[in-house]
Amino acid sequence: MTSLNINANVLWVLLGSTLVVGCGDPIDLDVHRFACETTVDCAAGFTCEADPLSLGMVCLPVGATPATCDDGRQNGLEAGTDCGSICSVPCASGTIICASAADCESGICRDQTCIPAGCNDDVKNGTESDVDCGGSCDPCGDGGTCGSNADCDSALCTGGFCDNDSCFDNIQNANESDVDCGGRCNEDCADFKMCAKGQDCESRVCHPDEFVCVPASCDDGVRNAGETDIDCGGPCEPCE
Ligand SMILES: [Ca+2]
Ligand SMILES: [Ca+2]
Ligand SMILES: [Ca+2]
Ligand SMILES: [Ca+2]
Repeated sequence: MTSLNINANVLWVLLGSTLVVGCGDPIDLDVHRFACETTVDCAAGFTCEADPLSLGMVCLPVGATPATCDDGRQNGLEAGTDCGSICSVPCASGTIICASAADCESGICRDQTCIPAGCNDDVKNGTESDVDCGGSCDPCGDGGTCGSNADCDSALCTGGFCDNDSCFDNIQNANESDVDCGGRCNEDCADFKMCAKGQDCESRVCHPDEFVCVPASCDDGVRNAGETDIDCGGPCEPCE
């Protein structure tokens, strides 16, 4: 008996001239075929032919068509119907039996089954623009690859990468409340610049109706402009 290990997941065993799957139930007559050198090796009604999706010469039922990647059947060494292995199309999630990551659309073959793409699987798959980010996952950080602005937490995809200079480009973009300030930028917006919330402003005060940064004062209820406590100390009256 000669054993022939095709890959890490599927053991095929050569018994005389009979090629069988080493473990598990037979899958399909087309999937585990009989290896042969000549038709003499095959049972009655079978002929020895080269099958492009199997291990070379196999016994095929007389008149049968050799396995192909477009015959609508799982045959040859395909991981699923017309996919995986030497077929150029990878298999959808749930497909058995995959032998390697390349057999699966998601790039993940576990327990011989293609499993769906996830946002925490350390593989760039599904709609992700980079590993586990972008697309349907959380947006990518600066430097991540992207296909659109929506793939980036900076909301700026430039040249295929999430922009890491958007806070210095003289354009109001990403989630900046005004040009290069507020939002994700470290730079707070100066007085009278646009804001969405107090944290966008140097003064920490954003006008609730006009959405502009309001200059700090000694009666705005916010500790700002050098005050040592809220509205006292520094330029204001001494704190009590
Ligand atoms: Ca096929
Ligand atoms: Ca992923
Ligand atoms: Ca900017
Ligand atoms: Ca104040």
